[in-house]
Amino acid sequence: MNETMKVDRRDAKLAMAHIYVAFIALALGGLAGLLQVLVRSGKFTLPANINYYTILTTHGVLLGLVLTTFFIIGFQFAAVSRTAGTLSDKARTTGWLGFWVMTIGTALTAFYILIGEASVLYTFYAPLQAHPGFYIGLTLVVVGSWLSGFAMFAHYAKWKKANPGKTSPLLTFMSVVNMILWLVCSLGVAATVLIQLLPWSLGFVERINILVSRTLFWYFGHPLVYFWLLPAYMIWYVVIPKIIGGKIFSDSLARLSFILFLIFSIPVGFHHQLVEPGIDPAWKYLQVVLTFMVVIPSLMTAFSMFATFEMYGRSKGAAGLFGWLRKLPWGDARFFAPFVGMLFFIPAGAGGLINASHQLNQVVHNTIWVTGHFHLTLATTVVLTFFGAAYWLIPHLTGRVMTKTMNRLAIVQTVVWAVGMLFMSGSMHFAGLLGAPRRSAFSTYGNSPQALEWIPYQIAQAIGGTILFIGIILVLIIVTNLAFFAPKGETEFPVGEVAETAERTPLVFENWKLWIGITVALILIAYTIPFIDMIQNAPPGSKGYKLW
Ligand code: HAS
Ligand code: CU
Repeated sequence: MNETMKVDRRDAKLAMAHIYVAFIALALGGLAGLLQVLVRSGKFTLPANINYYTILTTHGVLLGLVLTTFFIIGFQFAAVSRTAGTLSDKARTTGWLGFWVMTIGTALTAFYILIGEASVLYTFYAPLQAHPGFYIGLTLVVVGSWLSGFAMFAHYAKWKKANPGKTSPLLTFMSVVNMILWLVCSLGVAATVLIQLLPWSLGFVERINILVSRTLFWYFGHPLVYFWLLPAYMIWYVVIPKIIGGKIFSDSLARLSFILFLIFSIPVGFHHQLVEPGIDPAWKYLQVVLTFMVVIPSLMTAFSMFATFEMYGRSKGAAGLFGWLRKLPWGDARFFAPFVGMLFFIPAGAGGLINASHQLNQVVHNTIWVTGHFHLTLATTVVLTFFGAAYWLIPHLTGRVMTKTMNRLAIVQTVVWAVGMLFMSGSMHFAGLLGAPRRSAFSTYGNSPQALEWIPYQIAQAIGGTILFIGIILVLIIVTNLAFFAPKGETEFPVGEVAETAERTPLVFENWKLWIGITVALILIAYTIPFIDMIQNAPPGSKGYKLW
């Protein structure tokens, strides 16, 4: 299969550059998170006139957008280099260019947030208006990520040319799907930023069509969450089987689930706009149906993971319904952290189904329940999986090995994270059901009895958030050790083998014209008429506001 076992040294440098930025974002964004939960407990005020919404924007942008995008692109560069061979000089140079464009964009965005000129939160909803530098910085982050995507596509094309008629390596295939998904969806955010938000914040136009800008944002914003999730699924499908000593349940099933994500994850943005006026309920209904379709590949993933675990356990002589559980390598942080992520995804996914149900959405929308939802999905499932991957990826890339002590610390880190998140996200869910708003600093709303009900939960959030901050310090200690101080040596980049050797993976999975064609068709069906409505029946538009 033309697989190299080790990531080339030059490719490793490119991947590590991304990973450094990701963990610096974790450190700063995590600190902002701590300050937020403390403010919302009502027992703490920010010093030196720092604004709560500045901190909230820093937190969301650094963790939701910077940590994720940099880690994912770094991981995927390593993954394609490991499974489809060393990058060509041209692809690597494009990757570096992408890295620098993204890094400069991040620095620019962070600068305008920190000087208080862009406290518009990570969703930067109009009519909140940021300094143009904020939008320019974000544009650079997106354009940089496109360059890296092109480098990965070129690398895949080169492999296909050298191996005609063969199925591409699974991790490379998955990385390509994720970058196509990203490219197609980020066109939406690029459109609203370049055509609407930037000219408006520069003062070229006075008013903005809010509904169009939010719709373009969620056309991007929902697939964005799968752009975060798919690399975690890559690790679950391909890496975890190897770590536990088992096999990948099915190559075809894994590829099919990724293709389903590509097709169904974009035409569903309205499930974030269910309470938004100005969109015909029939179109909301259609997009909710498609939202439930995109749940299927996650259910396939759950099935596939159970199958991998059970097959492995039974091969080791496990008996009974759940006997295989005892055979799993609980002491190995590379397994344990992602596994805890999987466990959390069961209630997290259920919460997603609640959000997507129109009537239930009326109860939870704009409450802190939604914040609880994405701290389970993104900040637990995805992030714990990324931490688990960092424990072998960083030493693999830096030519070191993880010591037993660090492995033990990583297990402790995972437990700390799980406990902190149970407190924080759990109380967010409960407070949300009692009506506590999201995107809001501490307030008792004139001591209204309803608001007073929220306070105990907000104190529990602060306790959970403080425990999580300890978790961040622990993971930073481990990552710094693995990058700079761990003993020199060789660490494996684990890539699993497929169990069903007899069956050939159908080549149709790589019929890109077909899949991209269906993706575009579904997008046009779900969005064309609503967009025409929004533009034809548009109100005069809104001026910009700086409410912070
Ligand atoms: Fe969501 C809002 C619906 C998944 C992230 N979501 C958000 C926001 C974020 C986010 C960031 O319909 C807030 C945006 C904002 O700022 O306004 N979400 C869903 C649905 C899913 C879903 C239907 N979300 C995610 C994922 C995210 C994420 C993944 C990040 C990574 N979400 C919504 C909706 C809203 C929303 C509405 C808008 C709410 C509002 O009103 O504003 C589904 O994809 C979930 C499917 C998942 C499952 C779980 C499968 C379980 C697996 C684990 C198996 C476990 C094993 C271990 C194998 C059905 C795969 C077992 C071992 C044992 C021993 C037991
Ligand atoms: Cu969504």
